[in-house]
Amino acid sequence: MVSLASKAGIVGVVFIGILYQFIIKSLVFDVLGFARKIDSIKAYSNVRCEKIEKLGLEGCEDMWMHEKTGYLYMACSDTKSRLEWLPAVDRLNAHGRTGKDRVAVVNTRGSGPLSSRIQWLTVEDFMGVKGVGVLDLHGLDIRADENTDTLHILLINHRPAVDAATGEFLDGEKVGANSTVEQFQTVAGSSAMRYVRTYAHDVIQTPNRVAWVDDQAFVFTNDHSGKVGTRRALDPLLGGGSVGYCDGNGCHIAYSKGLNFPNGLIQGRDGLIYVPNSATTNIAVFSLTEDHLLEQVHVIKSLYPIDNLSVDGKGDIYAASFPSLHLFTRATKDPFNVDPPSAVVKISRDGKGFQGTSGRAGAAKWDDGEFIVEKLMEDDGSVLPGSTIAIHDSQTGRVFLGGAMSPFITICETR
Ligand SMILES: *[C@@H]1O[C@H](CO)[C@@H](O)[C@H](O)[C@H]1NC(C)=O
Ligand SMILES: CC(=O)N[C@H]1CO[C@H](CO)[C@@H](O)[C@@H]1O
Repeated sequence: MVSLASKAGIVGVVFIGILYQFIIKSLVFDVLGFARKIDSIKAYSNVRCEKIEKLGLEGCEDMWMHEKTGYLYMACSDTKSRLEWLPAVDRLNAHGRTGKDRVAVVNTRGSGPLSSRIQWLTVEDFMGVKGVGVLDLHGLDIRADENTDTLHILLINHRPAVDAATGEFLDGEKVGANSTVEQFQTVAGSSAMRYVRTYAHDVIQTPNRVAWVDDQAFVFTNDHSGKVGTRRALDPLLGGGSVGYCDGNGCHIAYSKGLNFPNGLIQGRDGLIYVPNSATTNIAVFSLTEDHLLEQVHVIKSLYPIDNLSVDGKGDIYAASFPSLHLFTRATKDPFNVDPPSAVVKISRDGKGFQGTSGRAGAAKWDDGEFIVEKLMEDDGSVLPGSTIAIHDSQTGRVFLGGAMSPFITICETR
């Protein structure tokens, strides 16, 4: 998102007053959030939040909760490393990585101090780049077996590209990352995850988030039109990015029209695929066809640019959002000093719940449901991290928030 504001700024000057004036206006006021009034968390009397600092839960960009057990899985890093290497926001210095990205698991429903309920998953059988087994984490998704506690983990891994002849890192600024999707397996509560396989493919270009659609297949977003280059720099104005589909037979692009920084997609309980476009305030809703392509069925208009989505046990969707994207953008450069505002938005079907699914992705009946978009909490940056993910535990009412660049996570009680 760094790139978004700075590039939109530069490019914007060129275009202002010409064709794109209305786009710029919407970019400045609706998306970047200049002049938007931000609530303080104190205005939400039922919400009590606590910052979790000093436990190593840093740069936790993405999270997933196992509904049944309350184990919360997080893709964490450290804020310093993210500043050097986070290809989604043009941080492309592979040498600056600290190599400490790891998956944290918190037993959120257990008792005792939080510090005693955190585990860091060790990685088994994974070689990675240069055989050192390092992961460069970003989005994740996990699919729980229906009858066992086995969890199938998919991780976006932004591997640095390597020169095949010399074994040295290639210049990230020139070639971008060599991103892959890694599959691991674990058991809820275990402290290790075992490597299963790597998905590397031409269409996995700038992956951001993955989402399982059945036991063998997943979709993912490419958040930009390319890894590097001029067209990518123009994405905020011209749009860009795509949704891809992979299964055991390979990968292909499933949709690519009219997206603009598509990122934290999910599959809803209704089988539909929800794709937030962070450079707009829209969430596009798709069904998956038998040919494994996406067909747009709806667009949800939100108040804010929506980031990564999550689904809770009741099928409601929660989203982290940036009421003030320009401050978030500043915070990505100076995460220790700028605390950007965050909001959490809930998206549900007008009291109807989800309409059931026949078990096959996209096969659920689409009732042109009126979606309700509600703001659950908002904060000027005092306790919520510059949040890129919000997870709701429907059993306890707790909300867990993490941020790609944030040095801490936050846990909120909402009852
Ligand atoms: C990218 O990653 C894949 C999968 O590990 C590997 O086969 C390929 O050689 C890598 N390419 C570069 C340029 O690093
Ligand atoms: C999976 C994930 O966390 N994706 C995105 C969440 O939102 C931020 C800000 O838009 C992105 O940088 C992440 O890539």
